[in-house]
Amino acid sequence: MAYKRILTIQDVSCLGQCSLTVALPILSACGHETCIIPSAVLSTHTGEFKGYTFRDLSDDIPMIRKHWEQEKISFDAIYTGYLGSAQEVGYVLDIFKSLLRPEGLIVVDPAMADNGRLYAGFDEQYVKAIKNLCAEADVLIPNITEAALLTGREYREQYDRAYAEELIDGLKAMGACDVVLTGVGFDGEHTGVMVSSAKGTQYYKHRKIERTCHGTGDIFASVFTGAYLRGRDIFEAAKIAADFTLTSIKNTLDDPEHWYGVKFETVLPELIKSLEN
Ligand code: PXL
Repeated sequence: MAYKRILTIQDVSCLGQCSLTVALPILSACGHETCIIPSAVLSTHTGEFKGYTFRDLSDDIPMIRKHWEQEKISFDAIYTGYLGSAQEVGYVLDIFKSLLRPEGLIVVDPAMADNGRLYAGFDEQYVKAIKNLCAEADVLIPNITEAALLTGREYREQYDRAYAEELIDGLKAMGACDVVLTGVGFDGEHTGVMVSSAKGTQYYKHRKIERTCHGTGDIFASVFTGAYLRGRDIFEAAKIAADFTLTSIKNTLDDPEHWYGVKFETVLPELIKSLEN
């Protein structure tokens, strides 16, 4: 197996089982050298916690880039998630230009919203900035809310396949090559992913578990990126990611007190096994 070096840029939520505390162990478990740039440091994620700390690390990013340029470091892939500020987007675009290998892969998770609402602290200006990042993506991984915000379409809780395809078309018109749209369900009982690539549009679904789960978008995007970099086909990588996300949620159902994230750690061996086949 080729040993790949990936850079992931997202926040450190010190507690909360999301962003870097999810991406780092998952990408490592997938067998990749995983380098990080923390976009911000928060005491917790911003979903339902109150009074969290937030330290923006935007200013460090150009300095880290310059040092790595001097050291002639480059990456097989760069995967971005939650960024701290609109200003940071420009710094990340500079990193795409100077640190990605010529055949390198850009995966963008525009982590900024869910269930019809922007996360706390984000505004229209942030959405506008993130669009510039999405235009550079080889693979863009939004949920329905993010796709609606990015394309300027109305957010809907109930929709049909035509609506999901309209969102995907809008994202591609913005410049994204392939799109993996998450949280797509047409009947209230199922949820899944719609993948649009050169191979056409494919849909994978499974039963929906009625439980609010933080961090599952980050688990999905990390597993997807890890599996895709292992050479899996885009749809196969999305299936592996959806299955692992579901397994992690199921693994948390026995513990109603564990409300802020999902217990993915104890099922990591299953992920490693699914990548061996
Ligand atoms: O899981 C996405 C995410 C990442 N980072 C921070 C968040 C959230 C979602 O709320 O608040 C800080």
